[in-house]
Amino acid sequence: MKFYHEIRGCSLAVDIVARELAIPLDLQWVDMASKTLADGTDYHAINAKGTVPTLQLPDGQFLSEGTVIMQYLADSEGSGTMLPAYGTIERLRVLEWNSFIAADLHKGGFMPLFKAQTPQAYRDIAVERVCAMLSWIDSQLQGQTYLVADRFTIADAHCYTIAMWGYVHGIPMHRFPSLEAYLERIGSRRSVIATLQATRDQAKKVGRQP
Ligand SMILES: N[C@@H](CCC(=O)N[C@@H](CS)C(=O)NCC(=O)O)C(=O)O
Repeated sequence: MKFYHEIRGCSLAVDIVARELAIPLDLQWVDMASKTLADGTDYHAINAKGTVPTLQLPDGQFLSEGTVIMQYLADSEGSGTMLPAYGTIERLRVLEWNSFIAADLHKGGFMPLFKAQTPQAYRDIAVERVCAMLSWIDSQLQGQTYLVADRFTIADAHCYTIAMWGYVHGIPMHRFPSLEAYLERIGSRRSVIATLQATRDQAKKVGRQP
């Protein structure tokens, strides 16, 4: 399946999930500055919103929204390891985390920090909001190896991807020791090492910072 990905993007979470589940993806890197693919095709023809990630399904349709793509991959693999079965409270907890990470931590928290036009006064507000959310995540991780059900789920792949942006934006991550230990633990997984290597390889190919 073709998977539309970006260097340093939230699409990293989907790549981690696919590697964990041994589902092969054909990585199609999108240049987000020009919204084009390697062959010059306009990415809007794939996803009119112009956002990554997007997955091309076996019937040719395109599926966007990272949390839904992760859910699709985990359910289609079928073992229930990365997303517990329908009807369980653990499944709801995983989806609850994913919604919070996508809507609040990513969009409501980090997104303004990626925009050069964001005024400093709003940057300060965004940093404060991000710190409050990371502090809450830190409290949830005390004594926990993973976010839910004591095993690595799609919510962990997602949380790792977005929380790591804290290091990019100078957030004082040392204030969240349980979260930092968790990020180190997740970062040592084979799937995560492999996806980060793929990102570095692509960054080198196009002369960008990974
Ligand atoms: N709601 C989408 C948002 C995805 C999103 O914002 N992705 C970023 C990259 S991390 C993006 O494509 N930004 C480019 C843009 O908004 O123009 C999802 O969760 O998949």
